[in-house]
Amino acid sequence: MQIETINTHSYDDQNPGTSGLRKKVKIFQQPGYLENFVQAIFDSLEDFSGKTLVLGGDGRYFNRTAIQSIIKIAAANGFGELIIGQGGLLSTPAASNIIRKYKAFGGLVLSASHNPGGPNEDFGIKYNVSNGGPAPEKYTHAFFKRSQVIDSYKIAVMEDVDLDQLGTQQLDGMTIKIIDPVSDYAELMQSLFDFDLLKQSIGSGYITLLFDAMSAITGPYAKRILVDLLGASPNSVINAEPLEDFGGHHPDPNLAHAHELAEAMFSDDAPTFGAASDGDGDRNMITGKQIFVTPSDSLAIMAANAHLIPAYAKGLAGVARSMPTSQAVDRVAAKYNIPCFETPTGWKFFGNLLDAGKITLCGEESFGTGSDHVREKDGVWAALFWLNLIAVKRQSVAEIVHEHWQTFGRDIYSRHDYEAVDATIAKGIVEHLCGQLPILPGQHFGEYEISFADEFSYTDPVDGSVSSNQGVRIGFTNGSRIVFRLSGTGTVGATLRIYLERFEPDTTKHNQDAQTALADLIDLAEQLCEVKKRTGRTEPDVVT
Ligand code: G16
Repeated sequence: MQIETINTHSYDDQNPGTSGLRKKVKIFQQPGYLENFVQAIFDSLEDFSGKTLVLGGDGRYFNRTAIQSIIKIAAANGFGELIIGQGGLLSTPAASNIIRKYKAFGGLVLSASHNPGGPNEDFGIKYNVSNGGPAPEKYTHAFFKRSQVIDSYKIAVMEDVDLDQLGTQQLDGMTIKIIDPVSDYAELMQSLFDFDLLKQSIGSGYITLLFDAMSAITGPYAKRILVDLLGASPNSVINAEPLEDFGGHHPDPNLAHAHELAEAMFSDDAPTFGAASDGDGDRNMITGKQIFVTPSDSLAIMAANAHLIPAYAKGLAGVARSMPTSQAVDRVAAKYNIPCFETPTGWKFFGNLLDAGKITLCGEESFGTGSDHVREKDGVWAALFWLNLIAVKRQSVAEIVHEHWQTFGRDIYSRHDYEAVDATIAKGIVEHLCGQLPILPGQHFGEYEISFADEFSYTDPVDGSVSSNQGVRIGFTNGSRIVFRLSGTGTVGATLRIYLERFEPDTTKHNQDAQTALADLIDLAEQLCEVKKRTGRTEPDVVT
């Protein structure tokens, strides 16, 4: 194999965020930008010579170009085998499964998740380690460090690989396997859920469903599983064709962006169940006829009912949620007497807990839920979990949610996002918040008394690593919370997220609108952080 060493100059902005390096496509198209980062990753890893690397992405613009470059750099750096999804496609959870199933050294997943795609939009790349999960911080810090001093990368001189032809090719000592991106994943889902019951419930018309793939990666997965294997009608999967620009939309499964699904689910002839997933297939939104289930509630409901699902019938070892996720799942854990962990935002923080067998289920407010079946959150899995639950309980989504609130109380929850805020102003907001922390405990605001105010810091119970500055928490004596954090996934300016939650045990008050129920906390959040005052904005860009 002929290998060239190309001299390059380093870029200073290749610090991976919450989930890998995400930038505008135009930034990735700068000379050597992608190549530098991939070489920086390989330079930071050890002992991979002759081993297997999994490669795939969500099919967004630049996916195929990036894959061809990565194949050549991986070949030049001595990987022995590449497993690549046909067409360069692999959903994030499917990639995680392939890494685990075929005992690969690791994988590169190309995606900017729910961010829009296209020549003027976003691209991203993340490295997953051998457990199938996103690289922990000790890796991402090393990648960034290396990227700042890198001055060359190695690349094999070879033809582009035909990504569309299934099968195995030998190339100068390296094996390239182009695999069907769906089969292994579909097999895994069949091992977790009661497919016979689901087939019967769908076939009999007891369950009708709508899955919005948002013109992103989950289309082929949803069609194979829901339509081919479970017998749902072909038009129950919408926007099923992965497009390079996601049809010009944000492939972000929330009520604002998955509007086609939202409209259908709130119409008179809505199906029993509706779900959507994001660009790379790891997020999920769950809805029922006339009801939206918040991700925090979805996690809690899954935890409370897991014993009804074949894969989790033996019970859960424990559960985990990211810090800003509501405390609904904590109540379930307390009732069932299982551990509940609070981690920083980012799926990478669940990996050690899952590997150590300390938890079985985990989730985040950012539309992510998952389990120990892979080491990523998983959109299609979440939809199947809910479908299985509806089939077993013979209840509608609304009945399941209301029954849960009656048993555990309702954690009324909302997130307000201020996007593309000037980075200096955002920094000022965080400093202003942090400056107040020492004097807040004990202060009263209407019915609310602050019990604690801090910056969240996490010590991993498995390896002892410490992650600091993970968001500002304001806790109240009645269990309510306001959390402030800057997003780690945006590509323009800074995004301030304000997370608001209030516990409501009174069943007569469970049907309140969340924004109304949280109005006092929303006002208080502004008093504390002054985002409107400092940016001149009058309202958040996105409310979920
Ligand atoms: C990524 C991470 C998630 C995280 C989310 C939001 O999701 O994998 O663990 O919760 O970002 O992060 P932030 O609040 O920093 O924007 P995804 O779906 O974008 O890969």
